[in-house]
Amino acid sequence: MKQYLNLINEVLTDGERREDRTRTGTISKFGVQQRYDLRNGFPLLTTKKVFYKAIFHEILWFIKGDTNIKYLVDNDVKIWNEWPYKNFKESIDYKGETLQEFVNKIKEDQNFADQYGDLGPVYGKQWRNFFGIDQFKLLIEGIKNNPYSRRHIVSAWNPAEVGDMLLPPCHSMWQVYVSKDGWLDLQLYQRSGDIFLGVPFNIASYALLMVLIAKECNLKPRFFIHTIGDAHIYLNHMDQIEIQLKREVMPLCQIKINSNKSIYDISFEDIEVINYKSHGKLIGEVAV
Ligand code: THF
Repeated sequence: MKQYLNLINEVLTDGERREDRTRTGTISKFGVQQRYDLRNGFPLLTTKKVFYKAIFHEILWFIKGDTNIKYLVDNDVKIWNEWPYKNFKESIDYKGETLQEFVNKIKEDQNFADQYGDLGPVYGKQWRNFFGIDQFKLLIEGIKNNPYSRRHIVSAWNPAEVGDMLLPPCHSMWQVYVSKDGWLDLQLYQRSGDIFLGVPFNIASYALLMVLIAKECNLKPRFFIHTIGDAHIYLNHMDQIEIQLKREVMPLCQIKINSNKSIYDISFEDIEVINYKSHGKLIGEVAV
């Protein structure tokens, strides 16, 4: 995963200091691209320990078309909690609950989860029901029936609904390419990337998506091409970034899908990570 360190260096070298929506401050470069070859292993970062369980649950949650954090919360995945919590805090029902109390309520009270756990029409909704269009299903069928098409595209960016989302999609659209000899490539256009927290997740997330789609379509996953618009390092992540630059990259892990279920039915237990070796965990705060 030299590419990730290259990305950091590119942003630090060419980037500009900018204020941002969250008022944390960033160093940002617009328009960067990395290419990961899955034949060399699964691109899970080695310069810090990544909590990949969250990544796997999140992608399965997208594929199911779900937009409520309840599924994630039930599986102890915390990465989307801050946004519904912020929304709840601004509501009339807020009585000073902490984030943890909010999360417990989502877990225990289905009605509460229905009311306050939904993120709005985010990824899952747009992938599976973009004004009635199941883009994901069309993509899978398209790859199978017309592999060399130049229209294998899924867009999470729905301008008519962006205003109803608690957070507009960061990974806005992606395209699949089938090459001769049965290779499957995927390019993601991400409008905004938090290099320390989000990007390691995003890379592994779409790499897993490639593995799943390739299996479903009898192809072999090859290049993940990651294009980012505003690629930024939050200023309060700078120490963790510097530490990673000093760390030696390690050999990549492998991923194995232990089932022949369809892509719509694969569950978390079917996904196995083999030989994941990494440096230690690095903690950083998420800007909301
Ligand atoms: N907002 C910001 N500021 N950064 C993001 O990366 C981001 N996302 C999603 C939506 N908004 C974002 C949410 N994804 C973590 C990881 C991914 C997230 C949000 C948070 C995170 O805190 N990761 C920690 C802890 C993981 C854990 O143990 O639960 C980590 O160390 O990786 C980008 O898609």
